[in-house]
Amino acid sequence: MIYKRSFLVLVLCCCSALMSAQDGYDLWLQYDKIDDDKVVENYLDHISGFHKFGSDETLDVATTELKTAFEGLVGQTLKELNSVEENSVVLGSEENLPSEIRAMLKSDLSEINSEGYVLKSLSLNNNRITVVTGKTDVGVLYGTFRLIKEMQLHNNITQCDIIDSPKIQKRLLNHWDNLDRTVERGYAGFSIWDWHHLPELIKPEYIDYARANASIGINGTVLTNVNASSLVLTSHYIEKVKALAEVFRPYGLQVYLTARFSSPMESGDLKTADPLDPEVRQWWKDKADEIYAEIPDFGGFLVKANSEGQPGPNNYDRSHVDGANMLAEAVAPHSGIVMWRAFVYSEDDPEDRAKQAYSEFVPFDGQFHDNVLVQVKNGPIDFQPREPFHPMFGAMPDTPLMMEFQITQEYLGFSSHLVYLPEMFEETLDEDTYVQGEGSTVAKVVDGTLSNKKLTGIAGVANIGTAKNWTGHPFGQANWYGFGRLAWDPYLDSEAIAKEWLKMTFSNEQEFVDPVKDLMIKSREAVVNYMTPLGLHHIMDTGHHYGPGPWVDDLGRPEWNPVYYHRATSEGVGFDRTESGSDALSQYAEPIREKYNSIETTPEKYLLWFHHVPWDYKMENGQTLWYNLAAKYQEGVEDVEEMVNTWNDIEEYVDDQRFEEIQMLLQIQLKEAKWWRNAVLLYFQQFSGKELPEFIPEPEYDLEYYQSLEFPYAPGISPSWH
Ligand code: GCV
Repeated sequence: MIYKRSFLVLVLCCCSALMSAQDGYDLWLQYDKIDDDKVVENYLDHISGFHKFGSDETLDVATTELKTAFEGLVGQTLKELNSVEENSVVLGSEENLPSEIRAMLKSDLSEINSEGYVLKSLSLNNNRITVVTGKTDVGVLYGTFRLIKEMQLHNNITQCDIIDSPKIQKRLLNHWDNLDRTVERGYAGFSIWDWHHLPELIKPEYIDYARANASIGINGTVLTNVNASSLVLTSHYIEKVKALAEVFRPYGLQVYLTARFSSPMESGDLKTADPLDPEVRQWWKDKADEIYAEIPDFGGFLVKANSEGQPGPNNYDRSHVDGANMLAEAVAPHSGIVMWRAFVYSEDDPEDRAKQAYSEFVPFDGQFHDNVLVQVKNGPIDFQPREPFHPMFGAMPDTPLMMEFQITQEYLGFSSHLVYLPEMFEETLDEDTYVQGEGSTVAKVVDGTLSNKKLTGIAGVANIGTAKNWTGHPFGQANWYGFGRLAWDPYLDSEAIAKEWLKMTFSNEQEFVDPVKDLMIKSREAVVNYMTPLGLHHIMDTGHHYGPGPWVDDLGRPEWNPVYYHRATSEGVGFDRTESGSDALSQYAEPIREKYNSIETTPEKYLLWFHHVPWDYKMENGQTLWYNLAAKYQEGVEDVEEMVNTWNDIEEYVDDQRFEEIQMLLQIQLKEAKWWRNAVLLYFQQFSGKELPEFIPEPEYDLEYYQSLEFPYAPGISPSWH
């Protein structure tokens, strides 16, 4: 008897250990049983089974997901019904629905686009039903995920009346994954693409990756690094890409590849890659035909050309237009697209790096073929914790511009720091370019409404790897999720996105959601404060970009050195981009130009981005720049202290595994926020010649110590095994 009881205790302990262990693999698609009986009752009262119209594999994926979710969330099997009955969920695309249902939804269906959905409660022959439909089966899949989300959020589904469509056409992840499975700027392990075992071995991760993307409406994935290898264009690899494309197809996820411009010479045997050479043009056409013969819905190519050492048309005195249009012609017969990156700056060009992409691309406005998108990073430098929007947005009305955000945290503390990026994405999307008067927001450029563009796109550089939880930091998942949501609708509110992600990923309890949502929203300003406040930028240590390195001044190219960006002297600090300096401001429209041209009217968050400011300059609060700079760094540390406290207070709502992991990661973040504060202030103190204000605690180490720190094995850079 005693033996039996202790055995039972042991079993229960094991079960509860299992229940409280959550490795985060399920992302926001957690279908744990809802513990609120009333909510469960509501769902059981309104859903007794499903009936589908159509036989597409996408529809199968939708119904399988619905069954899995329903069984998990309410704890009962969802039956497939032979006909439409009371309380059935009816799934099918418009053309497959019975005419009576179609007639009832006519006006709703007229409002959606080809990927949109209608989720509606109806009465059919006195039966209450919930219809999930769209113009296509992919629309039905998106609608199914919406119905599941309604349940995950514990919303009432008695009177569903939801109509939604994506506002941007091409919603892509960009993987900077190499064929050897290293990931450039990847902080979540190795690449999830197991090229060596493809095409035969299809890992469950591939399916779950596609499910996760479909659940947020991401419809394309560029599998390979923009610093590309031409090997991926060989038939050996095309076979592997095809295997992935087949897994992703039912989920509405198209595959794309990066095209190395010199491929005709490297994977072909041509002597040149000149885009005007007939043989080169033919080589790309043949290559496109070969790919499309295997993958009929292949999306197209993403190209980094003549940037950071990558080959491109400039090598042959040809322009970006020549290069992009040649590839565009190759994929056009197959309805493919080319995403040509505008991230260019030259070591030979003494012009301010922030100006170079605009100078090089804007004169080409209107010259790219219709199936070319120019892909522009959110800001004019490189994915900093804060940048003003890229001046190219709005400046090329006759060219579709695609937004490129970075989800992986190259300059924002890797996967060690909790930083909620949708807040930052939203800031950029909401910025007013004024190019067609007030209200000409970046979002309107990207969704094409400002200049009536047919082809639109948005890309996020993925933060995904082989880490069990996909993203390294558990909150990195929110950045993947939030990117997808904003790609679907760039006008969404990042706070609302944070709330839904928290509820789906952790808990619906308001006592949990409210404080942690606040923590997420504040986390972005926190990282700006402790890394690069008041418009400072690119002062991270070079190469790996981890930790502070404002002192670095010895790299081959001037614009690779942080000193290039902060320009600290005994007079002051900051980059003068006004008329008296590099005049990068002239690339923006009025009234931005005039407003930012003066220190007094420049928003403080961009102060040192646009101005070289004296240390003694009196800012809005009456204190000097030096004082305010120190105050911002201190504020950043205190912000993280608050994040630590908030997290400690919500322990009861989170499983042990994720709670403890996040708790430990926040301690790293706090330690590193202090590191940033101490190192940067000690460094700038040499120029300001001023005492640290009394609210700054005595730095733990001297400047020499901070300067001596090295991280040769930091993740995300080429490994140096030797
Ligand atoms: C893929 C930055 C990164 C590089 C990246 C480059 C780009 O410079 O540090 O790793 O290369 O941006 O976006 O092409």
